[in-house]
Amino acid sequence: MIGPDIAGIAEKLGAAADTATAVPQLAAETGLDVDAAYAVQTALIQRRVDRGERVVGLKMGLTSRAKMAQVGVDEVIWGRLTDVMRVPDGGSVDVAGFIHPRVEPEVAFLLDRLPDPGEPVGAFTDAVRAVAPAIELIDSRFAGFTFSLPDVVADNTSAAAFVVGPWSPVPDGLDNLGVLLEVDGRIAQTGSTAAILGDPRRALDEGIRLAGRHGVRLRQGWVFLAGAATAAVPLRPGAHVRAVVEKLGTASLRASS
Ligand code: 0L1
Ligand code: MG
Repeated sequence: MIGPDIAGIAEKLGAAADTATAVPQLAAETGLDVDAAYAVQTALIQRRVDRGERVVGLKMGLTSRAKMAQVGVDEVIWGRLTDVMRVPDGGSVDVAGFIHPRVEPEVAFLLDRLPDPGEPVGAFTDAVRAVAPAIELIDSRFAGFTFSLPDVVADNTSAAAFVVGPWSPVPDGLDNLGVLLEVDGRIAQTGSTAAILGDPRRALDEGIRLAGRHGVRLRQGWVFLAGAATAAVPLRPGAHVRAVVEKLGTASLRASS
């Protein structure tokens, strides 16, 4: 039996991102299951690497009930981050470069010494050098921001851009820190880091386990986005966005038009 055209689907999704043009869902039509979808994601990232981008990290997606409910998918997923996706803290993104961008407040880890695949993470403070508040900009390449689980996995979990705020040493507890997402000085979302799998530290175990299943090993020096603490909000031209995480500080970005 002939399987889905992995390279062709990756090309279609890559072109959708490059041209900020939405495409219809494709998993059902092409027979794409979740394993094949991760193969598409790998090909999509290879396409970026081939044009000079560097993989600099990994992101977890749908780690909170709020996010799962927002998109109607109920499994934790992961995607890759490249250097071109990184926006300096306080920097600008041009919304015209995206289809229907949304922003969400996250917690980022700077990875240090990681266990071998299959080994437990052990001391979190050995595996993580520093922690920071972060903003993830997601932009599904699917029309209407609507997709199935294999669709969103193939689409690199909607990853589009990210901002990391100032790094600080790992605090004693990360499991119940207050989180705010502000847009133009107004509170748009409130939450707690407890929404991230009960404790964002758990996201790292999940990331190592789930990525390991597909032969991907996290690396020292990578950024790890543990997941959003709230639902995502649309990013409008001109908006100034701040993510504030208790004890960790603030990350911000501005949307130019
Ligand atoms: O980072 C995320 O939680 C996004 C995962 C993909 C679903 C979405 O686009 O909201
Ligand atoms: Mg996210």
